Amino acid sequence: MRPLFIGGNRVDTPDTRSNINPSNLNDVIDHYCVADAKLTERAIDAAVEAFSAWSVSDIQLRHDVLRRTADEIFARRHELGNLLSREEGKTLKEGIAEVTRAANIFWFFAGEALRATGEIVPSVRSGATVEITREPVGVIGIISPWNFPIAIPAWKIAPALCYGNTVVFKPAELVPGCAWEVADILHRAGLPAGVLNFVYGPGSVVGQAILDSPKVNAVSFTGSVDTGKRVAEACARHMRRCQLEMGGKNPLVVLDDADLENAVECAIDGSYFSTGQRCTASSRLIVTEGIYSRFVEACVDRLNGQRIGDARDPNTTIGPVVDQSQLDQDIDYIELGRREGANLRWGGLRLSAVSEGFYLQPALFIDSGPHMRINREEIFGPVASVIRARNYEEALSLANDTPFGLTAGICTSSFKHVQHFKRHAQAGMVMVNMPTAGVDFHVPFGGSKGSSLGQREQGTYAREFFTQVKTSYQRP
Ligand code: UN1
Repeated sequence: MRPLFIGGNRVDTPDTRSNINPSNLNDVIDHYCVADAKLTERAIDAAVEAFSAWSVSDIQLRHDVLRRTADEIFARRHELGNLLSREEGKTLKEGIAEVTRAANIFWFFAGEALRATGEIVPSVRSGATVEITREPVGVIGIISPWNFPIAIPAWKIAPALCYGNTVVFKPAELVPGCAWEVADILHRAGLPAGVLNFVYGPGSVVGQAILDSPKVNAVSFTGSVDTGKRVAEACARHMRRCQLEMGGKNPLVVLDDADLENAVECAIDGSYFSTGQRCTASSRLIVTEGIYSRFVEACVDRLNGQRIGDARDPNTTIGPVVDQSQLDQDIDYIELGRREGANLRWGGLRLSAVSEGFYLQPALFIDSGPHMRINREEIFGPVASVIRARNYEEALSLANDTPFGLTAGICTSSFKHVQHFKRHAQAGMVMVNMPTAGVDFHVPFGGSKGSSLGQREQGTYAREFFTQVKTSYQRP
């Protein structure tokens, strides 16, 4: 049984929830203590108390804690990658890669702790100088999703701590395992009591208690649009900052002059790897006429070669869907796509024979229309649809015809179209001849339009959200 962490103490609760392996429902990974509103308030109080010392702590201490955390995560990447695949269902290779990414993020912010800078500038008033510094924001509520059980906690927690904030961390209900390990590692790495508090539990209770507390100074959230709106409303009521990363309906444009093999690789990776459960997944494949049938046939070929199975089986290329309700949603959308008149060219079947897990064949729709709901709403599963475009101009306008704006990809060998697309794609991240999903850990991450709100995550840009600026005027 795994406890909560509140004020540096391990806290047991009578109420627990079990962590189930989506590849095999008989496999119970562990039991996790569940917080209620009272315990969440205690965690917030602990974070408030810890803030006075941590906010002015030595950068050497912050650096050491973050570096030791990174070192341990990296050293245990196979074990933690295994846990990640077991609790979330992405393949072992993806699981280990995600853990490595989390280690890299902690290393990056261990370095950033040492690179804090300010500015001294002349004043327009005689004899005075102006100093511009950055200070921590306070207590940060961190609410993370299930699809990146360690990387997203890492890229929210590491900068929060690096810049001197304290944290109340609520991981996703479905994947407490890796999140718990991060909290445990941070404590053993020397993080002072109360600087990070781990409160596992339902969003409606623990998440709500974080949102309702006037003592929380900022909230960083990744998850659905609906929940994101609730977070934003609660933050507006308290006049505090929030950072929201929500959905995507990301286009991958494939032009006639694309390298076919690479375009297909980008489509298969972007649409189906991690079981399509990435907000950066390419769910709309917008393909021009001259390459359309060759592209579809080559995708089908690649789909025939996929092995859907237990996430930790080394032969598996696509693991299970994360849980029953996500599986139901995926299947409902596949049904809906058919009713809307799209042509289900490959897959889409529930695979019950493999083992007791949430297995679903990836689905490829072709001849789909831009106004179909399968092309407008985020499905968050291994479902992609091909939309035909006459030319680049039409492809671009289809790509932008969405309320979302997280990533947008293009496969082409035309320099002119690449340059134009980078400028005119309405998305926070543009990928050229690369999959729309899978991003670096040291550069800003975030979207435009309905996908994101607030400052960017990751890289040096993370400090915009996790610090506040102070301007001091001084005469000798
Ligand atoms: C990636 O594509 O590597 O929840 C990262 C998500 C995103 C992260 C995607 N916030 O899917």
